[in-house]
Amino acid sequence: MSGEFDTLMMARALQLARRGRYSAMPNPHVGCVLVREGAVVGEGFTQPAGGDHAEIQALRQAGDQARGATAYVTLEPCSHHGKTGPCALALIEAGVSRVVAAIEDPNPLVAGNGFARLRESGVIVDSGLLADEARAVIPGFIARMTRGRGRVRIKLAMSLDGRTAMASGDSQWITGPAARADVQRLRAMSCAVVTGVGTVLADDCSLSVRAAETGLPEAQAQLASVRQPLRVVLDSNLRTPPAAKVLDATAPSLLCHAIDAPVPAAIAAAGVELLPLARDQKGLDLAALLQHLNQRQSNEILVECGPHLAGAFLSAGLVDELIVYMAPVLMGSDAQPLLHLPLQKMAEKVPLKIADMRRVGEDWRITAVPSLR
Ligand code: AOF
Ligand code: ZN
Repeated sequence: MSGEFDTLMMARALQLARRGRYSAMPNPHVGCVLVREGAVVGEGFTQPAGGDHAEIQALRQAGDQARGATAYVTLEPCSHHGKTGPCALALIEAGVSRVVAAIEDPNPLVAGNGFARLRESGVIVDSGLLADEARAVIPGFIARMTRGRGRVRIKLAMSLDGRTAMASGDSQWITGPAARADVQRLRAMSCAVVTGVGTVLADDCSLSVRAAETGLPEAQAQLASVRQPLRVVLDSNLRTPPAAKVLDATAPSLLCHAIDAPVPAAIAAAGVELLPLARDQKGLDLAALLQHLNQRQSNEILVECGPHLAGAFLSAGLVDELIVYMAPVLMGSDAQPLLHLPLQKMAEKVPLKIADMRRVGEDWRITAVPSLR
């Protein structure tokens, strides 16, 4: 069904798709290549939300050359009228004769309807080419569509001896500038960045994306910083100072507190968005928070927090990926451990799979996924 040329073109479409990873959300970032008689006549990727889908950009570039062309797309062309018109229809009207898609769109509004519509109009449709690679490009969107919860990634930084802060709480900086730029990019690709009030009080972190610190090419850095992630603070008793950087005007903020906690007048006056949540044994109801973030169409959720909140997310089984930066330093036995996860027996240990490990500057980045899910 698909030859080497098809694979090459789909690989190019995937490359284009990744260009939208800092700006397309809540849409999935999709790539499209139009090929006629062996030559590329149009290329496109998903524009910031509300803007053109990948296919429309590619069609515009191709103009009349789209007639009789093959479209390589990393996701099934849409069939619905959303913020934009259906891409399946645009492809048909432009006279595209074959569509090669990597995966079906898990959005129930589409889910095979795009393929059906194309086939009804006589377009040849092949799907499944580089499907695993295509799924790996948009895991957050797929998670949100298929299980009603975005993808949760916890980021932690530790010393070689597994410590995250000195006993005093001092934790700046364990890792070097390259790892910190890497974290900026993680923020930039996330719809929400979650932290705890402990981290806010200790570090007065801003949790925003600073274009200049992402290390991205200028155009992408600009797009990423224009679209700031929602900053979420878990703060049961509303101890966040109204002047905290995490509540400043550079990005939207959401302060989550216990239902029964009184809202301080200064916080109410500051006009901060509040989300009351139920309390549970470990703090606030994290599953309810993720439900709320799902309603806000959050594909990727980054948790940047201290050992207690990280442990609470893990104990609740709500973590899809751990990113641990390991710095070549020793912080000693009085320093705080990576995670607060009180386990007693070896039988309780949490099994992980190391998905990736690479050097970032002088530090190492370990990507691990819980293996029992
Ligand atoms: C495509 N090509 O490049 C993308 C698609 O509200 P709208 O009109 O922007 O539609 C959003 C939905 O379209 C999104 O949830 C997903 O199902 C699909 N995304 N489809 O044909 C694209 N980004
Ligand atoms: Zn579309």
